[in-house]
Amino acid sequence: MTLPHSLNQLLTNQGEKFLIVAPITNGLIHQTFRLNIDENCYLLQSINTNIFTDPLGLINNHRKLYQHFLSDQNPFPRPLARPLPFPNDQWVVEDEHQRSWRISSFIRNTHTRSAVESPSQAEALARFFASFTLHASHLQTDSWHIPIPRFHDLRLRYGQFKDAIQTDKSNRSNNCDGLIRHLQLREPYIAIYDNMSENEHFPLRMMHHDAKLSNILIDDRSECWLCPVDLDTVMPGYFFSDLGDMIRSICNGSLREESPPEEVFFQADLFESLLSGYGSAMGDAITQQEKKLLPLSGILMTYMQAMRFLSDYLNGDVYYITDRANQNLDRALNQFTLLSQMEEYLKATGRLDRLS
Ligand code: GN1
Ligand code: MG
Repeated sequence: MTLPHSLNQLLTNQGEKFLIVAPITNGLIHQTFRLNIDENCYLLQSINTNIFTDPLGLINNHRKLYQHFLSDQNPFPRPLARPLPFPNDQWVVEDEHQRSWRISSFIRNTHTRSAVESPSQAEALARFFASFTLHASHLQTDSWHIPIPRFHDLRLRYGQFKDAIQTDKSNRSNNCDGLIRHLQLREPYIAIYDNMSENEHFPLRMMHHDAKLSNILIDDRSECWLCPVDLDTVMPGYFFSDLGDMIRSICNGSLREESPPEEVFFQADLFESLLSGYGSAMGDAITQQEKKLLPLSGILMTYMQAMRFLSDYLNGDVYYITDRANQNLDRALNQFTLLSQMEEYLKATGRLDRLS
């Protein structure tokens, strides 16, 4: 892998340096690389500026988070990855193809995982992201850059889904009319979000907004969970986002987000552990009203994600990175299958009466 010429020059212009670049391929948004310059190791990222339109705002958020989690009260075993300036003292560098790059420290001897091994690990995961929110809630957020406005706004996502169906830019709606109908039938879920956004008992607080096990660095030797990564979407949000994403990602027994529906199975024991872990870790920091709705977090997030994938399919795969045809459709179908199984389980346990 070679870097764009201008970036390569910038990184090596202080004499002969030995540069190795290796892609890291697990995200759907940015392009990420591990960079070795002599014996030092960094994380280099080309920011997707179609989605994150203000790279510097993003990095300023990251710098504030880094500082905040250096304190004695840091709930994690180690500090966050440190954002770094390039050798020319710039935090963002634009290459000759107008792509924006940033760099941070690379935390060595770590790996990530995407599946938990037991209910007690699921509970630990819930506690991990709850402690992120509890600690981040002490941050000054007046000047916080909102990286993606209304990111987990279900009303907005539903509107975008309806637009995508109506426009049908790539003439694909015929391939998925059943799935479209199933998702439209679930419109009553939007009312839950609407009620929340107009109600003082549902305060905004700092959420990670991509809370999954694969966004935690794990120490190679001790297997200890060290710190969260992928901090781009940290911003104020509602209670359901992080628990919902954990449920969506952990309770899905299929290996990948695009695995076929027959491989999806909802893992109820993990669901219960996430729910009780999150509820107890957040303790009095969440309101009674929020507590009551905690069990619906997974439904809201999985529904949202199914619509986001299907909208992108209908729009011609313009948002998520894809490497084959129908990948977004398969992702949407996988999420919808998980959603229906979750609904069955919640109905059977008396926590979801009807579709609202
Ligand atoms: C995107 O690329 P990744 O995995 O960090 C997306 C999340 C979705 C996820 C689905 C900024 O995150 O919201 O849950 O894909 N991030 C953005 O796999 O849209
Ligand atoms: Mg992410």
